[in-house]
Amino acid sequence: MTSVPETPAAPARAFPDGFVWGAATAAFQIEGATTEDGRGPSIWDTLCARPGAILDGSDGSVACDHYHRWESDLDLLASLGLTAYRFSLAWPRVMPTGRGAINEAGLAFYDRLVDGMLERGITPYATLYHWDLPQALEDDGGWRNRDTAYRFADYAAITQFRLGDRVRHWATLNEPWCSAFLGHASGEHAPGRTDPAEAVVASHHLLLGHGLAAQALHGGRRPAQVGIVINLYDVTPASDSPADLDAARRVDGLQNRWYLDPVLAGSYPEDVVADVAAYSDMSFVRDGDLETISTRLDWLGVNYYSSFHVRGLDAPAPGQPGARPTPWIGTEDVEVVDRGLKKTAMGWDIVPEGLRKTLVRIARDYDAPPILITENGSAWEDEVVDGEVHDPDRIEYLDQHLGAIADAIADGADVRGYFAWSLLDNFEWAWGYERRFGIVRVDYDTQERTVKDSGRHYAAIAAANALR
Ligand code: IFM
Repeated sequence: MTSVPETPAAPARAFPDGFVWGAATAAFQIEGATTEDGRGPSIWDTLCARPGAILDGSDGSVACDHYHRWESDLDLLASLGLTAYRFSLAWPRVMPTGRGAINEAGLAFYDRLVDGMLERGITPYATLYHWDLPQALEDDGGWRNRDTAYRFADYAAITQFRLGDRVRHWATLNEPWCSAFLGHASGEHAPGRTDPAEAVVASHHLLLGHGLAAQALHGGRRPAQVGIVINLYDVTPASDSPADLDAARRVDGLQNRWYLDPVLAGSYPEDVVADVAAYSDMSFVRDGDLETISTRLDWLGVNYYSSFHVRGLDAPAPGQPGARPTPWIGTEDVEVVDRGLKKTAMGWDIVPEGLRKTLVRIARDYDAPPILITENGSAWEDEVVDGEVHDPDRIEYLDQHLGAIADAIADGADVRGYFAWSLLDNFEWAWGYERRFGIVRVDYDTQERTVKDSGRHYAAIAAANALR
């Protein structure tokens, strides 16, 4: 009998030594306890109370009850062998009205959380703003008000003063595009406003807040590694026609370059300034703002989920963005083309190659600091079968995107770490609890946690520092 040669195992794709393997969450999405121990209301508490704003009518009052279960959640993280945890602090827990008095009980929670990480050999990566603005600041104009940027820097300085002896890695903002454009143009996110002009102002003040906070963190008495987290997409034209090319330029401009250029190069892209001129003359940009916004960073956080393939239309198509408020202001004549690619439960195209291209583009077009992939992951309609969650789609997504990162590193991108989104199923903003991104399942009735197959798969990759 002739023996059949075994198919050689695919070679392991090793990541660089010291590559950081972690998982990410955000305060409002997991903590719950929104009225406990002196926490003030946030704009997301307010939006959740607005009828119709959240798909399942839910809110963040309990979420994953992490405020009370943080120790077992950290045990879970440690049991997966992950050595880095990206979490966010709720500004209204630390400063209930966003300014002035500090809420000691709120800070004490983060004190315990950070100590708990260090006891378990987990490095904290703290994000200062993951969308939960204190409602009191919103009542004074929120991010439309320049003063909020200064209040944010105060909050950053205070937080670092208290935790900076143990927390070295700080992110100022998470995905300022969402806060500005989903929050003020399409209205899907808090504060749920729909005025494109406001979105442009808010966007600038968010970036100013980032720059001021970065300066405050660098100026603190403890050394700080400071970054910002930006959500990026690869944007491709449906054809080489001038209309499609221009549609791609405009969407890429608002989505990507509107953030990368000021933060990394100290200027807004001129073509996008021209695009938004119908809404804003940018007269709120003051001398020195862009120097502040481009304050030196130690790392850049990239969140990547999907990509956009776009076509330019002669006129807004019925049912297309022009029929409802769009976050890409001024792109009512742009259609996102369905390429027939596999989609996640969010309806987002799966495009790992877009991540490789995005990372290589940063290396090519910008003088960028080292990159951390601060979020990447996928939602699926998970089922529990005999107490287990078999989630091959999430595993496939993970493998494909880690492969894209390995390719990007080979192509010269300086990527130093990866944080899976998310450690836990959680409150997915306007989708409520209807979408699950976790590598660990949360039963919202019992708060029981179950590591999914993807969690074990990810743990094995992290342990090997390699992808098979
Ligand atoms: O859940 C969000 C997270 O809060 C920010 N980035 C995208 C994730 C998935 O939508």
